[in-house]
Amino acid sequence: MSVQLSFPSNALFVGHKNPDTDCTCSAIAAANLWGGTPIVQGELNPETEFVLKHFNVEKPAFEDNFAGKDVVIVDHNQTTQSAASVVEANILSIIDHHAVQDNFFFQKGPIHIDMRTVASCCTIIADYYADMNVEITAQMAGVMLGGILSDTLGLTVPHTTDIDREVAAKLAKIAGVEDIEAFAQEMLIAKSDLSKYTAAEILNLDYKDFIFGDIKIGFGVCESLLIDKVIAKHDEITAAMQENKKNGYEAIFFAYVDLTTNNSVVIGADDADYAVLEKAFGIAKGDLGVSLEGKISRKNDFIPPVSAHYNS
Ligand SMILES: [Mn+2]
Repeated sequence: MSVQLSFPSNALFVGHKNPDTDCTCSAIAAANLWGGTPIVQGELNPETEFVLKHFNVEKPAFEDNFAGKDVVIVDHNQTTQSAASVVEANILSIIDHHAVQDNFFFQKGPIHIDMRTVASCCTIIADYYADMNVEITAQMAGVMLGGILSDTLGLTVPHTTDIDREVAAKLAKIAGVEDIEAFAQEMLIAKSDLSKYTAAEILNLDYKDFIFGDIKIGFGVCESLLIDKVIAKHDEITAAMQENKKNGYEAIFFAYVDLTTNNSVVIGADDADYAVLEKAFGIAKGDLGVSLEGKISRKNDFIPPVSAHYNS
């Protein structure tokens, strides 16, 4: 029997910038398990708001100054996904399910790292509850279920594992969610209501920086059941991307993800960006952008070809 993982009570459990449901709920559930404070690095999106409200769980506090603080990183492993001050933090652990690429959180000494090939960071956190024999409350089961359903789009994305499915079923039972599919649909509806956001806000809702060598790119994604309403703002979104590009970016990309068809159209800020997309995906630009059938995941479908392009 190994010694159980523990963290000091002042530890901050930190999800990535432009928080999504998985990172927010991972931070909440992990802080609840180990003791400590869940942190978000930005405004919650409408889906996360819906999940927290549904299970009557408090929003995490906002923080982006991590200098000198004890930090447990959840749902990311690259400095580009966190505030700049994170490099001055005392990182205790990284618990994540993303590829290890450039800009990893390198540390001076050995730390605890747990990276698994599951589709949601909440799946990993739920496993720690089981491992440590800690009873999961209905509230914590609800938020972790929310994280899993969010990252897997209701357990439908191809990289969903049997472990994610198993854990989701167990959590749903504890949380009192009888119909997982119906609940996932409610989450998607909440996520798709982007009426209160400007084009620039939509661009930044689910937006990540990636650095390949000395090249920085931005990649935003919008997954929606009502993607036509977002595409109606195409000119404004393109203008916002061009504005963003001035901040030291080689390229800015954005994916319109249609959750009714599971097809995506990836757009660029300008002709140079479209040339990159055409090369990376081997597909000519159409009226709107580069159309990708059956591809919806930034982590699995969009970033690998773009990364291969810049690293070649
Ligand atoms: Mn995640």
